[in-house]
Amino acid sequence: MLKDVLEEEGKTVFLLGNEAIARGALEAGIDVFACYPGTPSSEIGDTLSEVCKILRTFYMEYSTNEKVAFEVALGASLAGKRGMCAMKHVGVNVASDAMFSFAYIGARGGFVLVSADDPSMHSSQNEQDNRWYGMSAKIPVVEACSVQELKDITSELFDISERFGLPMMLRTYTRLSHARGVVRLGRIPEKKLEKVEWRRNPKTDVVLPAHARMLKKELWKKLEKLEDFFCKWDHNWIDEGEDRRLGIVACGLSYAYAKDAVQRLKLDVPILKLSSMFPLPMKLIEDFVSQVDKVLVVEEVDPFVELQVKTITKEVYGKLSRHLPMDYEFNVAIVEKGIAKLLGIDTSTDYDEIEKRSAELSKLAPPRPPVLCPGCPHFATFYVIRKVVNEIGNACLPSDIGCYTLGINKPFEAVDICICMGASVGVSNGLSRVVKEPIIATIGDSTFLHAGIPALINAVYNRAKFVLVVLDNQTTGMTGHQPHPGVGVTGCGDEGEIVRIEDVVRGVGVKFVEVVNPYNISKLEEVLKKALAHDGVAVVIARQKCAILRLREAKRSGKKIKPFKITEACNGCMKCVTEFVCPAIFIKNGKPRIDPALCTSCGVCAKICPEKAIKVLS
Ligand SMILES: Cc1ncc(C[n+]2csc(CCOP(=O)(O)OP(=O)(O)O)c2C)c(N)n1
Repeated sequence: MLKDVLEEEGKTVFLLGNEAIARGALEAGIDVFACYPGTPSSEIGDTLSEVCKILRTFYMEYSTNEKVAFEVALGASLAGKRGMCAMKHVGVNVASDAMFSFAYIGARGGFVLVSADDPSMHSSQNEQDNRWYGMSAKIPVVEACSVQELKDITSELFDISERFGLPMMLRTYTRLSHARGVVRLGRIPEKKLEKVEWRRNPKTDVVLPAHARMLKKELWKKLEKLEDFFCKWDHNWIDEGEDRRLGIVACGLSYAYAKDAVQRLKLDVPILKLSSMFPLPMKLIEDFVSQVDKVLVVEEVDPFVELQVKTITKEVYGKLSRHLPMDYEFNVAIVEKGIAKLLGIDTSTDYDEIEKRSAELSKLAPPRPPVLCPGCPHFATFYVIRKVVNEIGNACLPSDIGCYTLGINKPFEAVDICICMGASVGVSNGLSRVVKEPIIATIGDSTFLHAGIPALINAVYNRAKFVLVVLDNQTTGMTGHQPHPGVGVTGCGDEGEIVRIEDVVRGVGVKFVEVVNPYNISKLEEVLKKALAHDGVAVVIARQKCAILRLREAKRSGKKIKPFKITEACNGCMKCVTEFVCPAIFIKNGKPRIDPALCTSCGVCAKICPEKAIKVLS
């Protein structure tokens, strides 16, 4: 809670991992924070957005994408101010071009990139391990083992960044970012966001090849010094143990699993807890390894540390030796089984039996696949797309990432392809060269602004032919309603200069541009058919506010939402159930009914009903 995030120094509060990161940044006195939302990172930005509205001691923004967010924080750092950016793991792919250069230049003011990884892919398209990015870009990577340490390390990283002149990456993950833990707070310094005089440093800040060649040498020197520092850093420590048959190297949160597993097995083996992932404190690891017979490396997602420890001794076990799984996140049982297997001992509990029982029990629970919300405007758009596609026979339907990816489900089946943010536009261009069927692509408003625009420019210039439907619900729905440039409010709560998607689309040369309210399904159908007949790229903007926001605003303004009702005129044709699948409609005694508590009064079902049997409750 925001109140806890802003509590006084010395207080102990119960914080979400991401709130702890936000608090750590406040204790470090950040000057500029920028992010693009994405689970599991979003609450860092959302917390700092709320704090910024109150404190005004720093600047905060929701950037249009992660590369922009990285560059905004980088700008602050080059001026000697403290900059931070946060993103989900795949966001780092987007930011990576700027990252690789920035490591060479180095940080002036403290710079922290938070990468929120998602082992087990709870809400992501892949399970990438961003420690590799750190190693490849030569940006130091650090992890924490608890919510308290997450806060402490976040704040400390700014000092380390300034001391060594390096940008730092904090790697968190779903289990830590979304866990709650007790945190003892430090001091938030009193400060103002004051402007400084710009001092030019072209020798370092302009990465011409001649400069870059020099900078690379400097970068290695900085990393060597940092490695020495990490060998003595108090967030890397050893829990001593008498039993030297095994030593465990536990990385970040995996330390918590390893500690519990060792206790349950009643073992007294030493554990090296590591927070610095790159550069690894090799001297510290060498000392530790030399004192034990075998080493088990416990880390999520890839065998990143394991591979490096293998350069010291052959007696290294973990993922590569299959003592621990290659995929998905860990837990105490997984780590305990790995240790037991390596030592040839029994586990404290029959975990296989527990897993079997839990699989049986979970079969009893009804499946709850994610669905679009009642009244979601995407329902209406997908209904129309499916209707038109059925009429024309077939079409190719590339889509993108957002709530609307749920258009993959029956009865719409309107999502054929989903790769990464913004890919729908480039993929449609490629497909349009080789596929016979018409192409109708869908993309969300936030996604369009994030990565759709360059691909659209490219498609227009190269005379591609496809229809792009922008599902403009006036928000970044999937990640918790963060504003974007089409919305008109900034992360600090100020009025923003609205960038209208139709202006952008016309500006890049699209000749067919129509804005339609998708609740008006007959109009949308007419426009979509016209767009399909257009010889070139046609853009249809289906604009209707996200139903959750519409309801919230209605509630605030005291406006009553009048739910629809299925009247006696219903002949039970079930069109509203089979072709529209709104979650507010259910079946009772063989007839469809509308749950008044769920109906948002969008009225689309009433328009679909052939008997005109659906009316507003008076
Ligand atoms: C590179 C990257 N950054 C962030 C995300 C997280 N994310 C998934 S969809 C999405 C945007 C959704 O907003 P929008 O396109 O407006 O569609 P909506 O959910 O509102 O329908 C975001 C930020 C991601 N998957 N990939």
